[in-house]
Amino acid sequence: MALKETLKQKIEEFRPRTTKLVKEFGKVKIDEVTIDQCIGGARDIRSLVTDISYLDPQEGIRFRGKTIPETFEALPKAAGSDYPTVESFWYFLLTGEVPTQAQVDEVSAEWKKRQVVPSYVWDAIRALPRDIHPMVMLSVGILALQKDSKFYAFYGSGKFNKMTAWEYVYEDASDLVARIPIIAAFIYNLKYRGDYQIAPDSTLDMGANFAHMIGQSEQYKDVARMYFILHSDHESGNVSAHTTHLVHSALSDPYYAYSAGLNGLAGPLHGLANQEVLDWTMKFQAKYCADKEPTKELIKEALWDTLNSGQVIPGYGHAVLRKTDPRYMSQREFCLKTPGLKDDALFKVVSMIFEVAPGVLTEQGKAKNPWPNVDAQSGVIQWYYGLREWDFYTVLFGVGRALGCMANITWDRGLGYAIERPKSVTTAMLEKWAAEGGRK
Ligand code: HAX
Repeated sequence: MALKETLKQKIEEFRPRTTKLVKEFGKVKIDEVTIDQCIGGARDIRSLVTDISYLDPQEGIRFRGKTIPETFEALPKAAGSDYPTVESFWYFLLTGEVPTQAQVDEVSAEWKKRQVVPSYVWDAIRALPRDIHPMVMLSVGILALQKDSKFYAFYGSGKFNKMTAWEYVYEDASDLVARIPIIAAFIYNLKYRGDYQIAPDSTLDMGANFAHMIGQSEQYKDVARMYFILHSDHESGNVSAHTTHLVHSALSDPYYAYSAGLNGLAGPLHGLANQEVLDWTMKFQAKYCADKEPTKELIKEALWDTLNSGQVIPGYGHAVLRKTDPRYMSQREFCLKTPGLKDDALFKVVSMIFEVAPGVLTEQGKAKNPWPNVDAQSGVIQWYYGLREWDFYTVLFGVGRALGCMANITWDRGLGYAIERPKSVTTAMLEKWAAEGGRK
């Protein structure tokens, strides 16, 4: 069955579960909220629902119930590769089912039809200063696509229907995930390769085509596939996923929603951390290792200097995770099994930081999680393959994250989730409830 038909069946089968929960068990308590959670970024408050991925603090992410190794193992692989295609992963994220090769081929064929980007998007990006951050270019590019929104047109058609609205979100979501790697490649070529653009190759899967379009090597095709899958989804509370969900909850279409999500991803405490890690490592080498080899002692000194100057150690810590991020480990394993990369000087420094930073953060005693997250490892791979413009790394993250955000809002609409509107209180109210030992 084609993806949209399978999805239709899944959503219709699922709806009664959500309806029953609200109708029969709506007042069942699942959490309580404390003052530090109110002031401290709503940490740990269980108030979002998604079935697409779940983040266990100890185990890390599961996509549709599968760990990262299980996901890579289960999905159909790209021709001649050990890695699955992004297309197969998209099918899996949306439906929870491992697709057959024929189903993957259908998604690939559909994406090829959808990937044509209107010329005004190129004009909008070209109108920006060339030295602007590439995340601005990506966000503007996605927002410019809004003119094409099928969901927006459906809403304004006078025939809007809550039961079928998801189908229009699905159309936009599919267009967006098919087009975002094309836009990212355009930005890369515009910014760093003197506007030397390469046309898409319709024989290639998404990851391979992205590698082709940015003039990368054969080996980079697997890097792109792995990278986009690993960065796709991390349940719903992170800034990019939550922003996308929040904006779409006002029935803003997927382009408005994901452009906003990308703006959140561009924050240094979130997706920009991958660029910060490279920046930190390069500055470390320039300052501490100008005339000597990096050592653990030098790294320790540099980490303390960073902490003492009031900055965070990029790539370390996490709001939910309490162990090394399996996305970090997956990329580390890629490095270790790739000849050349495992002996790469930068990889060795990043590995040394991995040995030293958790101890330093533990000794400092502030971070609840001293272990590395996804961003601590991703830049070194890109760097090795010659993608050295590290301000572009968050754009790569944004291409991958589109998969999770788009799958999630398709289901949000399918299940008719409400406009998001938490309640705020004043500081005086908090002080009163604090004095009274709780809100009566
Ligand atoms: N370096 C220094 N201090 C850190 C730290 C780090 N890597 N991680 C946490 N802390 C500090 C916090 O700044 C906070 O300090 P204050 O009490 O002075 O405010 C304290 O430890 C407690 O923070 P926490 O509860 O452990 O962590 P949060 O949930 O508040 O924040 C962050 C989680 C990821 C934002 C945080 O660990 C951080 O800033 N890490 C570095 C940036 C980074 O790598 N971000 C990417 C995270 C993964 C991701 O989203 N990728 O996109």
